[in-house]
Amino acid sequence: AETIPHWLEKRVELTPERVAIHTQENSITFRELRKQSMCMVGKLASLGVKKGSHVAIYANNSLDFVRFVHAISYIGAVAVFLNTRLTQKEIRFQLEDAKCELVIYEQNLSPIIEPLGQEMPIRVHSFKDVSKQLEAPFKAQQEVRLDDIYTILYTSGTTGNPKGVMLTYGNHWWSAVSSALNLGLSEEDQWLATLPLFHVGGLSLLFKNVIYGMPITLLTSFDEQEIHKAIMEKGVTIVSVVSVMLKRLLSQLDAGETYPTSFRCMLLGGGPAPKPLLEEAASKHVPVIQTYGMTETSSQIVTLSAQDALRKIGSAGKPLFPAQLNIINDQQNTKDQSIGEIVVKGPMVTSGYYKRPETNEYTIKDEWLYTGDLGYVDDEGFLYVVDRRKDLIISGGENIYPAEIEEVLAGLDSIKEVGVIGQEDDRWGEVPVAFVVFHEGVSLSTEEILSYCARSLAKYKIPKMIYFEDHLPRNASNKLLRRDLAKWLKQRGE
Ligand code: S0N
Ligand code: AMP
Ligand code: MG
Ligand code: MG
Ligand code: MG
Repeated sequence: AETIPHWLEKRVELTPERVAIHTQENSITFRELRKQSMCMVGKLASLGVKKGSHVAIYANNSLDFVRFVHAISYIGAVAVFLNTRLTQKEIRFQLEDAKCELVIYEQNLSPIIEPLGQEMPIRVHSFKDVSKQLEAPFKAQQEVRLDDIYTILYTSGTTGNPKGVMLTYGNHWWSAVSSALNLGLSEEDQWLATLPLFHVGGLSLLFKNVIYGMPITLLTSFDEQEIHKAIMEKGVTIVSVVSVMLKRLLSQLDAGETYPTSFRCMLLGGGPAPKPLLEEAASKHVPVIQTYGMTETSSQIVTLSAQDALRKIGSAGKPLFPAQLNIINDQQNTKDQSIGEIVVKGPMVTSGYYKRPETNEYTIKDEWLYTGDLGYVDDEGFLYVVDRRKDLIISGGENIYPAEIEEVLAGLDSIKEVGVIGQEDDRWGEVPVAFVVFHEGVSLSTEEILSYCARSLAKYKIPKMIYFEDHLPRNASNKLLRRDLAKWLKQRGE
């Protein structure tokens, strides 16, 4: 297998004194980042982490998170990323599914994770515990093999449980390189990382950081005022955002105020970009570059270029240099602007889901990934995404599959039938709502249903509204017709 020098080693060889990361408190150079990551290597090694170990991280954005990501690569272990908005139940599933030996967590999150350390055959250590360890001697990897699995990130499926997307060093390497071939790279670039690092859009910035030798500004959470200030005063040139973030950032611009000319773009991804939002950005002279990508493609795979951003407003652009795109319609390749399933291929695409051979067989064929998203390509080769993966709801950049919520609600004895769909929402773009039918003679209040949901579902997945019905729309083979539920919502005027 092909190997390349470990990218943080290489970066320190090239530009050791350049600033790697600005945080709210201080700034560190690449040399310091390497030193601190190596220190974490010794401490993780003393906790028994070795090549091939599956180690989960449960934390919000922080320098510790970054050091962990690099330490894992020096050890040759596999990092598993947990969304900090999930419930204990959801986390337990992912830890078991990914066969994690160890969880490293942020102190504030101990109430959720500590009990799991008691109940499961898994060790849990806070960053503070880790820092107290003596460093064990460990021979850090000086090279990475492009085919080795480096990270596992969970993504929900249309049915059943979330699946772990395996990504290799090669996937992340090509993702970073492909992005630069599209967006270009300037000596002045400084990318702001406010997306959570536990999703691929945020995580990918850590590799761009080291591979490009470009400083990043790392924020612990999303704060539109602080980001506005960083753009206006601190030389940030690129920010990756989801639509909700863009909307909140645009609201920070006073009438007539514009970003400095050095600001290059908002890279907008993670879900559909509403046309009115894109137009508002254009009217405020905020450069937005739309991108299409997903966990399975290590972030961007199709991106609009800066020069086409206004002319092709609404398009997700063209496949990045090493990537290919096809639209499959009735088993045929179409290039005639008709809508079909988006399929993509390229060195940033996952080799598969962890322990899911059957799913892998039908989602990846001849190296082409069947995304389940629908779109078309115009006569100039620009992609337009027109519909989501089957029934996927995206709330503020977080994915929600109706089946997951329906399964939880069906667990209530009083509930006979349930259907969940997305409802448009001013704040989050879309939120889940549920339609329920009770068994004869029994019922529950909305509050009872919601407090039951809270035990199993992350907050953003809890239905924002429960509609009580006496039947649900089904087809001849008794399959729930979610499309008809959407019509019911329209009729209600919601
Ligand atoms: C939008 C965010 C920042 C909102 O979080 P905020 O405002 O910090 O909320 P909190 O203070 O934590 O909580 C306040 C209340 O709001 C609820 N809440 C929070 N988030 C949501 C949500 N998403 N939906 C619904 N409710 C939410 C809390 O529960 C709390 O409620 P109460 O008050 O009742 O307790 C935050 O949600 C966020 O960070 N979203 C983005 C997540 C993300 O990263 N999505 C992208 C995932 N996809 C990918 O990574 C692949 C695509 C990709 O790579 C990419 C994506 C974007 C840009 C570029 C790329 C690329 O290709 O490079
Ligand atoms: P995730 O698995 O969390 O990375 O979510 C990726 C999904 O977000 C994709 O499969 C699409 O359904 C959706 N998505 C990402 N980018 C876009 C885009 N530019 N337009 C519309 N939907 C998008
Ligand atoms: Mg997904
Ligand atoms: Mg907040
Ligand atoms: Mg998502």
